[in-house]
Amino acid sequence: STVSLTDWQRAFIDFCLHKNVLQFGNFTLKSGRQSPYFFNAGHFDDGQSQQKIGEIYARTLIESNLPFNMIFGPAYKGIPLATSTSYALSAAFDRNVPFAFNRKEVKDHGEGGQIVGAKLSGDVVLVDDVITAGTAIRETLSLLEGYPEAKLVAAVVLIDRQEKLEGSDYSAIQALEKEFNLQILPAIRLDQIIEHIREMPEFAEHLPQIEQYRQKYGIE
Ligand code: OMP
Repeated sequence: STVSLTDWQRAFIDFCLHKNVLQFGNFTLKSGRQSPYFFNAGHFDDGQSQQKIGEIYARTLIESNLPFNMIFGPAYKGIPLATSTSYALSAAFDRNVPFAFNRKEVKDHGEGGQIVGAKLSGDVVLVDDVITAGTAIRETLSLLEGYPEAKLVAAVVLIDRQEKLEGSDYSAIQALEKEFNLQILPAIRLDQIIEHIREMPEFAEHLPQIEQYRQKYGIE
């Protein structure tokens, strides 16, 4: 097989299985598709998980070699991700990177404004768990219109499901990259998950459904 994955990607998939973030069964997606697997990042709900995923985001970003100046976490789910990512960039990679996040409600007293944290400027990287339709990316782009010194250059996500959009040959990730001229950097992809669990007998029963699903909805 031509699918390759690093040791840290294998360890991350194992951790996702251990935390029940990666589950097999029958799930209805936002798109209405019936999926034989689901990635629920909400189960990264303790200190060890935050430490690990912070390092995963940081590593994915560093290994991309993409220049960046700051981290942005879209409310609400992106807020702890921005914190754990910038913490890991410092702790594990000796990179001190500023971060910011937005409020969903505009505050009209105190310091006011919609952004908390560092000033939005330079090459900004968004952190998110799963991208399906790209809602967080669109919202962040319109928010950044108020900050002309800032440019969204990438989004780091934990998983690329590698699915075609309905009526298209491309995935949501490919469409977003093209439409907004930015890079989407996934920590792991479906083909890598498959490659990894192929070697684990306890998951053999799920492989046929996953392969079938990939035949039906997967990108080439
Ligand atoms: P967007 O915010 O539209 O990009 O979609 C993210 C959503 O995808 C999440 O809020 C989940 O409801 C959903 N999701 C997952 O979290 N994990 C999956 O494996 C698949 C989905 C999905 O529904 O496609």
